[in-house]
Amino acid sequence: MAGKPILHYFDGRARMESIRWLLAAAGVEFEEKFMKTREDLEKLRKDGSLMFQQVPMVEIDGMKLVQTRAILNYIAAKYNLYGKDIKERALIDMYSEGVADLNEMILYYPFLPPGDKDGRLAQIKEKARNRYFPAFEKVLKSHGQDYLVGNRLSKADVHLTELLYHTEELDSTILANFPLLKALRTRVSNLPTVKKFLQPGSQRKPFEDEKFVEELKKSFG
Ligand SMILES: N[C@@H](CCC(=O)N[C@@H](CS)C(=O)NCC(=O)O)C(=O)O
Repeated sequence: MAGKPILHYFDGRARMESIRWLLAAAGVEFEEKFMKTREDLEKLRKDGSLMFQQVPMVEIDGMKLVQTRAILNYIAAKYNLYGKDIKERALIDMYSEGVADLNEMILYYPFLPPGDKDGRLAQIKEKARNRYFPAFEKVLKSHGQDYLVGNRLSKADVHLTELLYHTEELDSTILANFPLLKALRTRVSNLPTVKKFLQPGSQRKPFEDEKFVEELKKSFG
């Protein structure tokens, strides 16, 4: 039997968090090897483990996969979270890319210089409220089903749920006008696998506060 996937990254959210969420939702146990210093990253680079010299890297099924989206797509395909045909897959990809665009803004937010943070936060909220959330609310309303695509959990639902949690951390009122998104978040959160991941002590990572960013900068120079 194949061993558990091994995730190589630093001990923070950033690009690895959506991989943690997806594996957890799929009910897959995983191990993590946290890089603590620049030397740890250099070691992975020198031994040829990082195709583009970058992390995230995930050891899975005898492969060393890099590129976050490629990793997510492999997990989704392997664990049946990628639709039943190519049309469903196209929708799942389209929705996942929309989520990724907003998520990217949030992912960089903790690492911005203090002077740029307020402006970025306003931009994130504006885009969430006026572009991304209405679009996903409309999808759910259009078919009245429990999940975004095919009335079945897919990677798009997992990515969107993660995004909803992250935006709510930035503004607790952000979902006020989106009842179907709230319902989706509750539904996905109540899946036993996700419920477990949301418990304290799981492999889910906290928001990267200023202290965390400072330490990371010191360690990676
Ligand atoms: N497109 C890549 C980008 C990966 C990336 O930018 N990784 C950063 C850490 S979050 C990194 O390894 N930076 C070091 C470098 O680019 O040299 C992905 O999505 O995985």
